[in-house]
Amino acid sequence: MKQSTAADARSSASMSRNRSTSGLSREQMLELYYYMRLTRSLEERLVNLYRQTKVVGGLFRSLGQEADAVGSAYALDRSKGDILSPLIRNMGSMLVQGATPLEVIRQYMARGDSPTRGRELNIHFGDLVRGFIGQISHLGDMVPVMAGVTLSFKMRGEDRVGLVYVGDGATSTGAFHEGINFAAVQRCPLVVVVENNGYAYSTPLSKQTAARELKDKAVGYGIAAEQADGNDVIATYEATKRAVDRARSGGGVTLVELITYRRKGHAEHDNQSYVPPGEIDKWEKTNDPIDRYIQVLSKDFAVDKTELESIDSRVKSEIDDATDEAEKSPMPEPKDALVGVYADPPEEKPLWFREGVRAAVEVNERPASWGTHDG
Ligand SMILES: Cc1ncc(C[n+]2csc(CCOP(=O)(O)OP(=O)(O)O)c2C)c(N)n1
Ligand SMILES: [Mg+2]
Repeated sequence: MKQSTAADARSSASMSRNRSTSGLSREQMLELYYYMRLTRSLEERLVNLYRQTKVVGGLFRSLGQEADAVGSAYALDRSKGDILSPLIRNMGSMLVQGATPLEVIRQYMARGDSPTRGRELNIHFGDLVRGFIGQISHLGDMVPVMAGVTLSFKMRGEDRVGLVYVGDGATSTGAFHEGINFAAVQRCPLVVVVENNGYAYSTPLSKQTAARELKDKAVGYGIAAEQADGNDVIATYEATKRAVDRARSGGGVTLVELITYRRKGHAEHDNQSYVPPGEIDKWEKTNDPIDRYIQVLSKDFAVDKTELESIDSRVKSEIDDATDEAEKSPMPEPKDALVGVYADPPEEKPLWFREGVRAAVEVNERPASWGTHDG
């Protein structure tokens, strides 16, 4: 039997669809463009800062995957308190949920007033109020976490949905299996987005799984599946929206496979020597999600060039302002490393043996930021 390749899976996902089914207003369509452009331009700025050695950790790009991150997150309902669990290539999803370029740049530059006060060097930060959970690196491990989060939504009778991102590589882990199986059995209001970008570090999809397509894994768990062209932001939105609606109406878990391509290496240090010649170029020239969306906006929705240019210049000035602001941010204080590591949930009384520690934190933390000392 013919082993299916990443390319086969990709071409079968380029399905035709009726653009009028998306239900998005013109304003929302332009907002999708804004978030994709913001994601790409902000990452380009981070690359500049990285080359100036101002970004001190690794830099993980989502070049070519902006539509999958933005379109899927856009399907959640922020007014209902929906929550997502991002990965390194989901900066776009975090921006949709309300993370700001200033937070992202401060975080990458490990500044003292960054969300994690210099203790983490990329987008591993979260904010439950805005609806994104702090991610961890361990592949697949956020699936059981989000199974638990969405089980709590169900037990409390809340009308909320959770979405967890995993890569093609993460689908081979035990944590993915246990988490998705548990969520399926409990009929949790959970959407599992599998970002099939063709590679896990240097491992291509053909060496990752013998499954014909990643969406087929849903059958084994007894859950619904969706598959979409992840470089088509509207298709991505629509497939994820169907899954979100299913979860909200009690239909349980959906596995959504989004087919895309990782145009950069795993991180900035990776020279992609394992990628067959011409592959990256082909995706860049023929399947760039932003180029494709510009075509759709101009041909099907009569959006003109000046409208898009004004969004581009708004994005540029937001990123310039955020960069200037972040450059002024202080480096972390050594004592910052000691506070907030074992935080009590704010609404709960601290345990008696932590009472003194918590009081010290409250006295010393700068109210305007996320826990940085004044003194
Ligand atoms: C359990 C586990 N094993 C190995 C790693 C090291 N690691 C980090 S990212 C990565 C590849 C991830 O590939 P994929 O899930 O396809 O996501 P992508 O990077 O393509 O978005 C690996 C092997 C890890 N973080 N956790
Ligand atoms: Mg991958």
